[in-house]
Amino acid sequence: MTRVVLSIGSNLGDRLARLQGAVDALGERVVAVSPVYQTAPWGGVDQGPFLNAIVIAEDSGLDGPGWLQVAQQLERDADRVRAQKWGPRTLDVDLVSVQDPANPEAPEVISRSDGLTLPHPLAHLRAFVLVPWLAVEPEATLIVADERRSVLDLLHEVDASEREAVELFAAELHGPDEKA
Ligand code: PH2
Ligand code: MG
Ligand code: MG
Repeated sequence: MTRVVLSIGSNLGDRLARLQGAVDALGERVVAVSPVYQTAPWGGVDQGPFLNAIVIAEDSGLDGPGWLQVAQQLERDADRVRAQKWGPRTLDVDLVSVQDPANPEAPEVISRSDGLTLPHPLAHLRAFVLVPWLAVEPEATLIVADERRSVLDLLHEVDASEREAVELFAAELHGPDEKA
């Protein structure tokens, strides 16, 4: 059984519907869905605001690369075109962290392979990841530079202006047990 923390985002088209589509496709694997936040674009590309959320999911059959395949399939299903780095997109699904709680030797999946870096190397710098994550998991921790840190502390280290660019959005995503 592995547990993944996914950051989902969209800034093209019907943004909320794109996020809901990803949650729906994850189905019964979803264990928690954060509130939705509207967030200023991060990364220096001039583009429209994103909607972002965090989804926590579990699957007994998936490892890190398996979750990456799931994430990439969700992006393909949203007609995602790989264009500009950090540019606009219909759906972005990023693996923030994968945990394997039943494995005492390696409860946190660490990956430094070409296509997959775990934990996500930039998550600790992104208020649009940290804020929604804390909203669903106030005690969350993340390994940064080989050290396990509380996500709350990491958020305090982000510029106040970046935290303020993450605003609660007036619509919610529905998890698997609460169909609209
Ligand atoms: N994703 C990006 C680039 N910039 N900015 C925000 N606020 N939210 C995102 O999800 C995002 C971004 C490319 O993955
Ligand atoms: Mg991303
Ligand atoms: Mg991505």
